[in-house]
Parts: sequence; C-alpha cells; structure tokens
Amino acid sequence: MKTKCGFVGVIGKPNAGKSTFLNKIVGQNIALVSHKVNATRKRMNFIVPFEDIASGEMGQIIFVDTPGLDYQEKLLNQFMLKEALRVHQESDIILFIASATDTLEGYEEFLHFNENKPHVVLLNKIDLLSQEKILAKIALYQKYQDKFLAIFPMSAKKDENFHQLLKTIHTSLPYAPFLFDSEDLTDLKLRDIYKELIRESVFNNLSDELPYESDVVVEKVIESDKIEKIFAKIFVEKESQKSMVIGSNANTIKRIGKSAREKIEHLIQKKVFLQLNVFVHKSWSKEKDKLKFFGYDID
Ligand SMILES: Nc1nc2c(ncn2[C@@H]2O[C@H](COP(=O)(O)OP(=O)(O)OP(=O)(O)O)[C@@H](O)[C@H]2O)c(=O)[nH]1
Ligand SMILES: [Mg+2]
Repeated sequence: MKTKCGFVGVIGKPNAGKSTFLNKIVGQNIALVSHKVNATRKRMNFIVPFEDIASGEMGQIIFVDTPGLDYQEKLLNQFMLKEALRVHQESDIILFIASATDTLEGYEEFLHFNENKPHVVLLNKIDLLSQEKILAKIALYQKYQDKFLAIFPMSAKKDENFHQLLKTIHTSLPYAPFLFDSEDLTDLKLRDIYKELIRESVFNNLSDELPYESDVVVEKVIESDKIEKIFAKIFVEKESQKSMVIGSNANTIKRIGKSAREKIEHLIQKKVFLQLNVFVHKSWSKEKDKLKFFGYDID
C-alpha cells in the first residue's frame, strides 16, 4: 500500500490561533500559546497520522507551526517573518489560519505572495461570533473560492473533531514514505519543548516589551526515574528588566517557575525540579550575532 506524507505550512497573522490548533491536533501542549501577539518565533513540526477509511490509504501529515506574518523593523521580527516565508516555500500545502474576528486583509496579503500553492483556509475563533456574523465572514472569503481548496469555519479552542479538514489535506498530499516514526507527535527534543513552556510562562506573567525582549535557554536536564531536574536561564536586555522578571521578594520569578513546572509535569507525567536564573544579554534581540547565539540565524 502506498503511503502519503508531506509538509503543511501553518501560516497566518499573529494571534490567529495557529499554535492552539496544533496543540489540539496532537493532544498535547507543546507550542507556546498566548493572548499576546508574536508568541511563536521558530518553526515547529507537529506530526499527525491519518487513515483514509474509504481508500485505506495511510498518511503522515507534518504540520509546521510558524511565527505570525507581521512586518516590523526589529531584527528578531525580521527573522520571524523570514522563517514563516521559508516554511511557506518549503511546504507542499498551506493551512492558512485566520481569526474570524479579523478582516480579510491578512488573507489578501497572503494571496499576493502565495502564487499557486494549494491551500486550505481555517476560519478560527467562530465561538466568538454570532451565527449571522460567521456566515457573513464566510461569504467574504467565498469571493476567493477559486483560490482555496476548502474553507473550514471552526474553533481550535473548542472543537474536537478535525476529521474533514485532515481528510482534505490528506487528499492533496504527495505519495511518499513516512518521514517520522508513526508514534511521534513532534521531532522536537524535550528540552526544546521545556523552553517553549517556560517562555509561555514568561509571556503570560510579564507585560509590555518584556516578553519580546526575553528568551529562555535550557542549560541542563538531569533525568531520573522519579524526577526531571531542569536548569534554565531567562535572558533579558536590560538590568531594569532583570529586576522586573525577579519581582519583589522574587515573587514574579517564583510565579513563572511554578506555572512552567506544572505544565512540564503535566506533559511528562513526572515530578519536576525547575531552576530559573535571570541574566542580562544587552540588546540581544537587536543584533545579528547575538540573535544567532539564541538560535535565530537571520542569514
Ligand atoms: N475564543 C477563542 N480563542 C482562541 C481560539 N484559538 C486560539 N485562541 C486564543 O487566541 C490567542 C492566540 O493563540 P495562539 O495559538 O498563540 O496564536 P498564534 O497564531 O500561534 O499566534 P503567534 O504565535 O503570535 O503568531 C490565545 O489567547 C488563544 O487562547 C478559538 O478558537 N477561540
Ligand atoms: Mg503561535
């Protein structure tokens, strides 16, 4: 029996719900989700098996999460945009995720550079709109129905059944052998996921520019049967930010640590010891070489 396998670039504006959808589809919280924009910084693969009952064909859909399409001067944001565009180039199909609460501007911008790449539209967050408004929004997208393969109005947060969407994607995938083990949810290493979960806690516990001017490096992981010991560093750009991350009586860093630890414990179903230390790496998000040190290679 021939198998299908291919890459599906998950593209959309910041905050559309791309990472929420991907966590949902693999049934694990792996990717950082935040109500703040520009949460995702690098591509991440999510591997989803699919069996087409009618044809008996087996598929491996590799969804690739990307940073939201955003046009900003800052070097880190330029890396993020490049990263999303690279994934777009390298994918077999695109899943464009748009929030139903947004205008069509983001989708129209996407159509400009998409050329003829096959794509499916997921119109997300319909739980926030009335039936009438949802229908009106779908009608606006229908103007472009010759461009997309299908449109799926849904809620990544609330829906549980994504079968029809997966079937449509599976149908368009090329015939190819599986690239990953059929049990894998992602090819990320556990320490990469720890980094995302700690970053998520930073995003959700700090405000203003701090989430955007901080990053996390997991320095060391010591595994044993009973406990996972994780030693990580939070980097910020200025001394004043360091004090804010720590907070008075170290309350903020304790809160970040507690929430990250609980998320990791839930993921690996094991007790976790998490040590977080805060360091200053001056202007790290604004200089090429420093960005490279954090794994964001802009060239
Ligand atoms: N009400 C509602 N909220 C949603 C839904 N899907 C995602 N969200 C919320 O939208 C916000 C953004 O979600 P993310 O998954 O981080 O969005 P993203 O597209 O990955 O964002 P970037 O990584 O910044 O590009 C979070 O607060 C989610 O909880 C949905 O179906 N309904
Ligand atoms: Mg994201």
